[in-house]
Order: sequence, then structure tokens, then C-alpha cells
Amino acid sequence: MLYLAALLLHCLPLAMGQYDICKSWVTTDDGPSWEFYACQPKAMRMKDYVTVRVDPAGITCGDPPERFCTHENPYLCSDECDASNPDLAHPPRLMFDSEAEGLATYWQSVTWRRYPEPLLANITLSWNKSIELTDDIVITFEYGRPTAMMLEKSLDNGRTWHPYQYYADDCMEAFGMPARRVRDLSASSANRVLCTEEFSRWAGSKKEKNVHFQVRDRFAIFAGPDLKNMDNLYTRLESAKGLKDFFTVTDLRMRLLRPALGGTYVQRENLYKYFYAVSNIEVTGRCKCNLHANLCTFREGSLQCECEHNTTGQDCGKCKKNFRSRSWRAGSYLPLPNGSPNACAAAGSAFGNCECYGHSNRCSYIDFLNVVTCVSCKHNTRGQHCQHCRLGFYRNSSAELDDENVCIECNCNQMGSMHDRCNETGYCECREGATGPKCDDCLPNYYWRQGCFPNVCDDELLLCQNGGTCYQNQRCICPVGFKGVLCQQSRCEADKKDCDGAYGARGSPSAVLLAVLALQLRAWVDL
Ligand SMILES: *[C@@H]1O[C@H](CO)[C@@H](O)[C@H](O)[C@H]1NC(C)=O
Ligand SMILES: *[C@@H]1O[C@H](CO)[C@@H](O)[C@H](O)[C@H]1NC(C)=O
Ligand SMILES: *[C@@H]1O[C@H](CO)[C@@H](O)[C@H](O)[C@H]1NC(C)=O
Ligand SMILES: *[C@@H]1O[C@H](CO)[C@@H](O)[C@H](O)[C@H]1NC(C)=O
Ligand SMILES: *[C@@H]1O[C@H](CO)[C@@H](O)[C@H](O)[C@H]1NC(C)=O
Ligand SMILES: [Ca+2]
Repeated sequence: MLYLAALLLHCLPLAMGQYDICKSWVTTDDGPSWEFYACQPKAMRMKDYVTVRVDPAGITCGDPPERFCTHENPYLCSDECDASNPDLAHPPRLMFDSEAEGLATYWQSVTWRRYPEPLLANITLSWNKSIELTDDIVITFEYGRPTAMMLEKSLDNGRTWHPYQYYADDCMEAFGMPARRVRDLSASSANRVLCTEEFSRWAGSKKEKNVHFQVRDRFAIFAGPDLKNMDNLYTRLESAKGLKDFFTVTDLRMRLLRPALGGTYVQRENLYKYFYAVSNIEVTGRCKCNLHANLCTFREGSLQCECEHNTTGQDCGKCKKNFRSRSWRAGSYLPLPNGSPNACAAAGSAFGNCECYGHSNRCSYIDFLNVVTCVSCKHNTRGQHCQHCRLGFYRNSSAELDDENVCIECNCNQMGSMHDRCNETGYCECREGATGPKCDDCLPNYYWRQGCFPNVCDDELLLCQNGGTCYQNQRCICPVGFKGVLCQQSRCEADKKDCDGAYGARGSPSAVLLAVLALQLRAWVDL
């Protein structure tokens, strides 16, 4: 088994040997020149470049020293973990060391002495670099695999996390998910996040130690059982949305949720046999270099692509300065077998000297003006060199001219502003009464109702009179017997007929309430 695994690992770079050169010097009828190809680095043992963090604080055993036992020997609790003694300590780095034959070294957690409080631990692996997985992630547990755990991944150096796979001896009970097997996935579901029961059953702690995240089985959906048809996989990686990203990570997190129970229920009288112990975490992958590099080196504490094709950046994700006459593109696996380099081109190489700051791929010569101009500027830019922002956008002062985020939408409030354009700092031009950068506020003494209108009444100068109440600065609600904008006019004076019935009903609460309701209703209908 071990031999087989070694053999597979050995064969992997061969099987994936395509795309391993970025350029070659060829001689054509026009003389010798460089020819460029899509290229990617070889797969590596990524555990050699990882930083690890184990949470919560105090979860690693040995401080204070502690005894533990094993499921095979539950009443012989003579093993000891002691952080201050190098021979008995189990720090996190022992998950990534290289082990002498037959001698497992491992990180170990405290025991479940706080039962029934759950025994929880997070192991977070960070590379500070995007990595494309090329083989299974294999986590090796000494003393039994957890009965519940979860694998999570991040694509943005730990800012956001997503579930990657769930593991439990009973998926329904632990996560409310049906159990599935990666082998049963189809081409359209190859990037499904699922719960598996294959790696959580008790089979004796020595017998089955490994928990897999099955990259190989997912590749096999496209490349066949021995990954012989890699061309098909590469074609799929180019065309199937989200498939490439599914195998890309910057960080991984194992959330250990329930330890091995030895195939039975938790025995409260002996909690010293419940804990986690991880001897190895194997992650095989390659640096993501967007098919613009075939080398990835460890420099200044992190992995870096050695970018070709006049690209630059940690992932070769941008064009080098002075090579931005068209926008950056990742290389492509297609057409087979050598792919397309999609190299960045020097300013001036296409048409005279037409820089488009990476917002356009095309220049065009306009005959009657005798100028070369960029065509179809993207990222909301415009102008001969895509150097201006489109109307309705303004210049992002913290972005360079070749940044995708160089233009920011003005976002002027339609009701409050004169038009949808703004000045260089993003201020819109407001209609009367409106204010704020986006004109979505009202000046004092104005109220908002699909735009700003001058107050009809308020609590200071425009007081409703004769006991009237001011409704949302829009109108006075007058007691029976009074009318006018500020209820300043008695109905008696205005119209003798109104007088008789009005006496006694002045300010009747129900009348005011009705008037408020009617106004409310009007407001709703207006909306
Ligand atoms: C583990 O990480 C998750 C976030 O992914 C967090 O909610 C949880 O509290 C962490 N658990 C521990 C024990 O630190
Ligand atoms: C991560 O990598 C970037 C780019 O190489 C580097 O500037 C940064 O310092 C690194 N951060 C850490 C925490 O190592
Ligand atoms: C990158 O730029 C250099 C220097 O101008 C040039 O010799 C080389 O051919 C360019 N490479 C590609 C892939 O365009
Ligand atoms: C301005 O550009 C910077 C740098 O690219 C970017 O981080 C920021 O989000 C941009 N601001 C807006 C509002 O888009
Ligand atoms: C944009 O308009 C605001 C508000 O009128 C003003 O304070 C700001 O100075 C203007 N910015 C520029 C660059 O004109
Ligand atoms: Ca180890």
C-alpha cells in the first residue's frame, strides 16, 4: 500500500508533464525566435512551506502534564504528555516533520476531561499563496480518526472560509446531511461539497489512520481511473465554471468536532482515552501561477511564482510595467497540447505607441484624425488610452491608472441630484434642498419624499396652530373647526355653516387619528 502510494506520487509529475516549459528557441523561415507556451510549476509537497495555527489556546496537551490511555488499552493509562519534556511533548510542528521509518511523531490535544462539553480543535494551515491541489489531502490520525470533523478552505488568505468536506460516522446525525461518496459524483457535480462516512468509522486505531480529501477521485471523473486522460481534465478545467477554483486554496482548516470513541459510546468513567493525535498532513499541489510560470520558489517567507510572459505578481496575475498594451489574461490549457500563453505585450508593439493601461485588447487607427486609439475600453474607462472614467464614474484616487478598480460609480441619488455625474471626489450635483455626497439627504428645514421639499410645518418656526399636529413636516393635521396650512384659520370665520357642528368636537382624538390614518394611506398609495 505504502509502496503503491509512493509509486503514484512518483508518477504524478510524469503524468502531468505537459505544460512544463514556458518558451523555447525555435528556428523558422524568418530566422530564430522565441515561441511561448502555457506553463505551470511541478507539484510539490506543500507541507514544507506551510504555517500552522492550532486553536483554541491550551488545546495542545502537556501544560500541565497529563496522562492518557488508548482505546486498545483503556485501563493502562501510563502514557504521558509533558510539554516541558522534549521526549514527551506533542507540539503542532510534529504534523509536518519527516519521520524516521516506523516512528510516528504527532501533535496531540488534551483529553476529553471536560466531557460532556465538546472537545473542539481547529488546525489552520496557511500558505500566503494560492495553491492548486494535484493529489489527495491526507491527514493521518494516531489513536483513531475523529467521529466528526469538517474541512474548510479559504481562497483569500483566511478572510473568508467555505466548507470543503464534512466527515462523520453518521452524517445525518452530525451535520443533517445524507452520506455520499466522491466516487459516485458525476461530471456536473465534481465540485460538490459533501459529507462522507468513509473516513470516520472505527476500525481499530492502528488499522485505518488516514482521512482523505479525494482530489484524485474527482480528477478521475474526467481523466479516467488512472488519470491517463489528463487532456480531458485540462479541457474541463478551462471550460467548467468554478472547477479550477474548487481545487485552489490559500488556507485549509480542519475543525475537529468529536474524537474517536473506540466504536462504542462515551465512557464517562475513563475520559483519558479520548483525544486527537495527528502525525501528518500531506498536501500535494502546485503554486497557482495562472499558466505563466514553471517555477515557484520560497523567498522572503512565502512561495512566489517566477513569472514569464512579461507578467508579474505573486500569482503572475498582472502585466509588468510597460507591458500593458492589452489587458492581462491567464494562460490557457487550450488548444491542446501546448495551450496558449496569452502573454502580456509591450506598449507600442501593436500599433505605434498606443497604451491602453490594460483596459483594452485592441487599438484602431482612425484615418481622418490620424490617431491610434484604444477600442472598447473596459472597467468603465474611456478615452484614447482608456485614461478617463466614463460619465457617471469618477477616478479612484488610491488606484493606479492600470488598476481594474480605477473608476468608481458616482451612484448619485436619482431623486436628489441633477444628473448622474459627479466631480473628481465623487460629489454629485444636488437639486434644491438636497445635500450629501450622493444627494440622498435633505438640508435642514427640508423633508425627504422622493426628493427634498421645504417643510410645511415643524416644531420651531412653522408651528401648527390651534392645537394642530405636524405630520412628518408635510402638513398640519387640524382639529375640527380649523383649517389652513398651519390651521390658522377658523372654519367659522371662513364659512358660517361649519360653525354649529364644530363646537365641542374641537381636537377630538378620534378625528385626529382618522386624519393621520388617511394621510398614512395616501403616503402608501404615493409610494
Ligand atoms: C474554529 O473555527 C471556526 C471558524 O471556521 C470558529 O467558528 C470556531 O469557533 C473555531 N473553534 C475553535 C475551537 O477555535
Ligand atoms: C504574504 O506574501 C506577500 C507577497 O509575497 C508578502 O508581501 C507578505 O508579507 C506575506 N505575508 C505574510 C504574513 O507572510
Ligand atoms: C517580454 O519582453 C521581452 C523584452 O521586451 C521580450 O524580449 C519578450 O519576447 C517578451 N516575452 C513575451 C512572452 O512576450
Ligand atoms: C480603489 O482602488 C483600490 C486599489 O485597487 C481598491 O482596493 C478599492 O476598493 C477601490 N475603491 C473603490 C471604492 O472601488
Ligand atoms: C467636489 O464637490 C465637493 C462638494 O461640492 C467639494 O467639496 C469638493 O472640493 C469638490 N472636489 C473637486 C475636486 O472639485
Ligand atoms: Ca509527524
